Parts: sequence; structure tokens; C-alpha cells
Amino acid sequence: MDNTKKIFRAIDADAMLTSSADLRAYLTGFQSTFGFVYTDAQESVFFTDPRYAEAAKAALKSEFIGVEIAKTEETVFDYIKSRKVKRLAVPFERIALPTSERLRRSGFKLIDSMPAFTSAMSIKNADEILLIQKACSIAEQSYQELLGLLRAGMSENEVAGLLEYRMRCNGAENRSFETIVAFGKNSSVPHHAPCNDRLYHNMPVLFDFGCKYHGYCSDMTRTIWFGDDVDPDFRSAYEAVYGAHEYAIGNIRAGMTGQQADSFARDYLKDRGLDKFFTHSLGHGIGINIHESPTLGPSGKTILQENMVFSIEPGVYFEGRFGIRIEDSVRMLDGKVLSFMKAGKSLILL
Ligand SMILES: [Mn+2]
Repeated sequence: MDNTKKIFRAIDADAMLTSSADLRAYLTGFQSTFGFVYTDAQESVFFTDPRYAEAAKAALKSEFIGVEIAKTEETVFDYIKSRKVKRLAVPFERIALPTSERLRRSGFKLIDSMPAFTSAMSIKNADEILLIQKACSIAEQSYQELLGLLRAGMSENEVAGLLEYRMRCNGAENRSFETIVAFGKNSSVPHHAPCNDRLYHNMPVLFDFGCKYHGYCSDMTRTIWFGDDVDPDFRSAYEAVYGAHEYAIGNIRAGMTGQQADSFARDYLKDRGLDKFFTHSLGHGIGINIHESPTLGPSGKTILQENMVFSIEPGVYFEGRFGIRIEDSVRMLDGKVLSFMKAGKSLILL
């Protein structure tokens, strides 16, 4: 079913107004930095400014959504008033406070559309799965190419730039989030920002990266050892994280909550005395946004369902020494977890 109709039917309102870039892209399939989608039971109209009008008309012409020019919010609000709308659905967490105040002053009763978006967007259709699969294969191929280009003396920033460049060369439109490249002890900070530290022999390297393809994200993390004299503590921790990753992928089933899914990896690490070093959640939904529903973590209440796409990323972090994380983007297929990543994950000594 068309995404606009799907969301509107799930909401009890006279009309809905959607203006944040991610939700707008979900409704229209068209990426833009400014615009509003107005939907009621009779029609859907995409208001955008003159910069996007031509591209939007071409992109949307086979859809039922009409395109109108609007340079300001006022044009859109006047249009909604002309439709005699009383109960207007807007995504509360994505709408600016001044905008919601203005809508309330205009006499609309506001209803939250965000829960309907969160739930619908977590289940991917066949087209979305293909785009995510492509984003994953570009990321994975680019990473393989990067490994052949790594040299002692390179900085983290240089390596991050090189990886993003390879992803663009391979067809990505952008990175899906700030690329993380962490050398040595920097890898113990889960969200380390790449700096000018240099790569030397016999240190771990953690890469956490992904790209966007037609608006859909991939997310992947690998940790390698640069050199051939591997620290035995690093190797044994690596085997534990790798085991937890595989154990989670092998045991998570549709119908479980995000909390139950997370517990496979957490319990696996606990049996090895490492759970206190696993300081974040097992995973998160992936789609138009790099972090969306469901959450796979100790507080994850969402039930995992067929065609959800999410990450599986157990990790352990030893302050001042090293960190290890292994992450795949995966989907729920036939009740089980299927990874989008193809390459093996056993420890690489480069
Ligand atoms: Mn992730």
C-alpha cells in the first residue's frame, strides 16, 4: 500500500501535515530540504519551494500526490484552513515549537502522527529492502578495498576520508553517519571521532561506517589487528565478541522483544565474564534514518517482526587499551535473522 495512505489510515485525524525531511521522504520517495506534505481523506499535496518543484513533479508524477509551490508556512496553513480541518496530525517530536504554537493558535487540535510513522517505517517493503541491501554491499565492498590501501603512518582522519571516498566511488550518495576510524586505545571509546593520530604496526583498528543509497542507510563495524604480533588479550576478547555476534544472529527469532534479542549477546558475554564491558545496546533499526525502531537493548519492548531491518553490534571496551565491536546490518526473514553482509568475520591480521 502507498505509504501516505498507510500512515493516514493509522491516524484518527481529519488531515495530517508532515514537514521533517525523513518523514517527507518516506511519504513521497523524494528527498528535499524544504517541504510539507498535506494529506486528508480525499487528497495529498506536496508543497515545496521553486527549487524543488520541477524535480518533485517529475519524481511524483505517477503518484497520486499533487505538487504545489509554497515559499512559506503561511501558504500551507491557509490551504489547510480552506479544507475545514479541525483535528490535524503532526509528528510531535519532529515539529518546531513555534510551528506547533502557530498551528494551535490557528484553531487546529493537534494529534501526534509520530507513533504511526515509527511503526510503519520499521517494517520494510521489498523496494526498501533492495535499497538497504545495495547500501550494505557498497559499504562492504568499499571496506574490502580500503584494507588493501591501509598503510602505517596514515591518520585516522585520512583513513575515514578514504573509506568515504571509496563508498562514493562505488555508488553511494553519502555516508549514513560520521565515519568512525579508531587506532589503538582510541578504539575503547565507542563513538571516537577520527583525529590526526597515526597508524603504527601492532595495534587494533576499529571501523564503524555506512553509506546512503537512494536515501536508505547501511551500518557496519569491523575491528582488525594491524600487524602480525597480536595481543593475546585482544585475540581472546575478539573471539568472545565474534561468538556473541554469531550467537545473537543464530538465535534471534521474530516474535521476541528487543530486550530478549539483546540478552543473547549479553548472556554469552556474561558467561565469559565480559558483560560489564558491553556498555551499549545490541542494535537499532536502520532505514531512512541510521537509528530508528526497533531498539535491541535492555529496554527494548518492540516485538521483532518480519522485514524489520536492524543492526547486530555487540562490543567490549577496555579503557586505555582497546575496544572491539563487530556489526552487521540484518533483516528478519522467515522468522530468522539474515545478514546483508557477505564477508567472513574471523580476526584479520593485516
Ligand atoms: Mn550501528
